Amino acid sequence: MGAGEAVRTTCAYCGVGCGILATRTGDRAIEVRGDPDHPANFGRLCSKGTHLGETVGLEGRLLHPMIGRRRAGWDKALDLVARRFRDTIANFGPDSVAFYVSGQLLTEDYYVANKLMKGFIGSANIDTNSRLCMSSAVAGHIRAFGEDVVPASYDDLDAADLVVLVGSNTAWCHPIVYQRIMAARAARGTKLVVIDPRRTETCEDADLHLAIRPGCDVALMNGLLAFCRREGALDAAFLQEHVTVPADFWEAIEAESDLWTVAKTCDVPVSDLQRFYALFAATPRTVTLFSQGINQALRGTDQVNAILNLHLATGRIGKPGAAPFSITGQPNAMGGREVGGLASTLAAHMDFADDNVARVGRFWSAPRMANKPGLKAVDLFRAVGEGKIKALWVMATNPAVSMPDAGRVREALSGCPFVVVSDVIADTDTSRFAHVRLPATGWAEKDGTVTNSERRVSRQRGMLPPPGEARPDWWIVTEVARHMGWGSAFAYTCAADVYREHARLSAYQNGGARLFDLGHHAAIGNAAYDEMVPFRWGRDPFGGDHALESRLTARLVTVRQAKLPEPLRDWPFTLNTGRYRDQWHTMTRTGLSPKLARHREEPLAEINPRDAERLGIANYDIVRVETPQGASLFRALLTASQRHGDLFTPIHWTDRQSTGGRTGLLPRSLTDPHSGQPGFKSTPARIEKVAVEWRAFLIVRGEAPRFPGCLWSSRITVPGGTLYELAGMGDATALEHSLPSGEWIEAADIARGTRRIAVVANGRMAAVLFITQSGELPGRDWLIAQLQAPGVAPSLLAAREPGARPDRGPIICVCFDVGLNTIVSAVKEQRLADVAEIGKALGAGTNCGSCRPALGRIVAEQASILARSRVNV
Ligand SMILES: Nc1nc2c(c(=O)[nH]1)N[C@H]1C(S)=C(S)[C@@H](COP(=O)(O)OP(=O)(O)OC[C@H]3O[C@@H](n4cnc5c(=O)[nH]c(N)nc54)[C@H](O)[C@@H]3O)O[C@H]1N2
Ligand SMILES: Nc1nc2c(c(=O)[nH]1)N[C@H]1C(S)=C(S)[C@@H](COP(=O)(O)OP(=O)(O)OC[C@H]3O[C@@H](n4cnc5c(=O)[nH]c(N)nc54)[C@H](O)[C@@H]3O)O[C@H]1N2
Ligand code: SF4
Ligand SMILES: [Mo]
Repeated sequence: MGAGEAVRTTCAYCGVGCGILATRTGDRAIEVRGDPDHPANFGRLCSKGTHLGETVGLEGRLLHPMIGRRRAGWDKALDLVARRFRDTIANFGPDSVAFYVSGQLLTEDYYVANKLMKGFIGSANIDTNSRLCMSSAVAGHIRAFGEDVVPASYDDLDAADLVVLVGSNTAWCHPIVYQRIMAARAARGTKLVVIDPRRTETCEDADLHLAIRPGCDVALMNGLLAFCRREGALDAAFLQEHVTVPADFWEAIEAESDLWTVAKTCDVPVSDLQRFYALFAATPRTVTLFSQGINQALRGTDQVNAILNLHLATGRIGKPGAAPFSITGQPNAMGGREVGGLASTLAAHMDFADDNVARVGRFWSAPRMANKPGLKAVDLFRAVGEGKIKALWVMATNPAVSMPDAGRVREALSGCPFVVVSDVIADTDTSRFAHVRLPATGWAEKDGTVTNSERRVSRQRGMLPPPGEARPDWWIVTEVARHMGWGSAFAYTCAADVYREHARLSAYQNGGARLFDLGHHAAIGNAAYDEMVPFRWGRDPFGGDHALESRLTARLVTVRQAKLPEPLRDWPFTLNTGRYRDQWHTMTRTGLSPKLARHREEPLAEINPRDAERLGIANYDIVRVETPQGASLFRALLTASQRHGDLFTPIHWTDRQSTGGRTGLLPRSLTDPHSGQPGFKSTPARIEKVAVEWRAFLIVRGEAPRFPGCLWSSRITVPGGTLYELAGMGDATALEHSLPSGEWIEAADIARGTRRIAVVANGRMAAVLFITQSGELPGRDWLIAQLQAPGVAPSLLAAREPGARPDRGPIICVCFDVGLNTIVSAVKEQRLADVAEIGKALGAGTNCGSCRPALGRIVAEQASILARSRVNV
């Protein structure tokens, strides 16, 4: 692909599945903009998508197959992998090996991995990180619809009069969906209700936020259904025609369903509850969109069915603007479900029923079909730990960080006789345990398809040549299969070969039994595959917008609110975990972007100020969050957006960036009984302040070596170098060993225990180290900019230009680099009344729009300060 031509592709990150126009601008450089013709985003991109170009360099990439620490040729590496898997299977049987794969693989990659394990190795021990993500939704759909079908599209959001967001921080995690909801609000006054124990930025523009007690969603939804029944808002005709109702269903719904009981269970005001219920009952065009607050729970599947029940019984499904909408997290979580890449499914929306096993076996000409479900992620790693799984292949996921009780997972990995990791990055917390590392091509280099949240299949297209010896994941799996002796069944030469077979299997002896059917692509040519335009399955083949939904037959599932456990004496808090706006999971890629790093620079433990005060914790203190599984350090953030007794920590930080922030060590490995999905959102925990004697930061060109003995060190990439935030006990002078060589400029303030050192080399700033015991540290921005300044500013140790404008504060808008202080003073001085006016004045919020909820909050805060000061006058 030559420079200058824009390539149509799909964003590498979330399940919104935005279309991108990418133009190659250099050897390893691409420019990214939204594809105006893609029906998921119509040209918009969020901050992560906008900055994808910053992640396509070669920094940190795995470029060659590695056996241990040594580089090896592909043949040798493939031989070794094939031999070890073959020997293990020969000695201990097919169930002694496993694959752990990912919703970040392309459908073609996923298909061949699933085929190799389930049809040729003869085990179903292939599970995926989607188990941690979507499996409760999958189980809920199967219970209600008999098949894993998401009966919703983004068009429904445009057409809804009410959108209910349950357990979803949409503004941060699915920003373009959020912007679509905002656009619908502006265009047609769509009402917005958010149900989340935390007051997230998603709540900023909502009509109502219900900060329910965690784990009470069934009570809330059952109460709503009872209310609808009382108000005559059920759809009797729809129920009659399409839905089976179990005998005990209404009895369970009516139990403890009066407003007061529900309000008490959920710990929300009765008046708010009543408002929500009345709004829902009066609004036929309602979409309930849900995500991890629902799925990642010990009763996740029941919570999903409580939502599906509500929409089925009130007929809010299969019509424009009315749907229950399970939104997916990863870019190809849906594609993985379609190929059947979960241990509990077989292939192409078939389960392990005998006739399905026989059918798929025929289609694959499989020598050894798996005939029962395999181990689900948590059980799979437990089996690794118990020595039952003796060879494991991990692809495109980082379980040493992202599994619950990750300390145990690390122990399991370190004891496993043979671990293979395929990744784009050389050094991850998981790949440290690998005997063999295989270099995969990354987002800008690979070809295939992905399916987004609304069942829309889009092409991902490569535009950069594979670096080093990196190869597509489907190729790697295919080669291992060939080396294991199954060459003819894995004779693919390109991604299109795999896609055609996948499409054929979906249609094979289907006859309308399975809604998932790509039969129209069974013979798609290579050229047509290359030119494929995004399409939704289940729609285009039948014609009409809701053709698939109208074919649904469904059943209601009796679900009851589980009794919540009393808080434990030693573990009085409930730990909730989740995401930040500008980071993606374990940061292997977003961590490379200086712009994205600025939104949240350190891993924070968010806590209600009253709880913090009781424990003597102040803002920005270092705290230890501990659970029976493990402990990790965080920076405290006091915020009224947390309920009393709840904590929140982010999932992103790993050994590579920080000594703390290791959220993965904390959750229990308890799972939902139907789906096997872990309950990541509610772990009994405690929190305490950790004393530190000094705090410091280091800004350095390139990177610094590690900081031994330092209690807290957390790093982010900045333009031209790295920023480290540091804290510790005892003597801080050891930090000076981390400074590069050069000439020192130094200042000290004995009273505050403050030292400031700048290192100058070759006429430029090479590093600055600021240490303090009791004083304040200055803003980092100006100093960071000095890394790229042509000369040395005389005022380095003052940390600002002489007479310069004040510190602009934490970055709110990463696209235009606009800080909080700049925005606040512009709002005050120029009397900016809304987000649009801020955009006109400062540019902030006018590109990707991810910061618009934050801007809205700033305007509202300033307005209320102004109003209060008027009252006081
Ligand atoms: N920026 C960014 N975006 C992402 C990702 C990322 O890493 N970074 N990852 C992607 C992936 S894979 C996923 S799965 C999605 C996840 O997207 P989301 O599900 O939106 O994200 P989370 O932050 O995990 O959790 C959502 C919310 O659930 C709430 N919650 C916790 N307990 C309960 C409860 O009992 N009831 C209710 N109603 N709510 C509760 C939490 O407070 C939290 O705000 O995001 C995708 N998008
Ligand atoms: N406590 C807690 N834990 C959680 C969650 C939570 O909310 N709370 N959420 C869970 C959820 S929903 C998810 S989805 C998981 C995500 O957790 P992970 O899947 O572990 O996170 P990632 O960092 O996305 O890992 C993807 C890996 O694949 C690599 N990679 C990227 N592209 C490719 C490719 O094309 N090929 C190959 N071979 N490798 C590639 C990346 O470098 C990276 O190492 O975390 C789960 N863990
Ligand atoms: S919303 Fe953002 S991260 Fe998600 S697909 Fe679109 S641009 Fe990518
Ligand atoms: Mo996810």
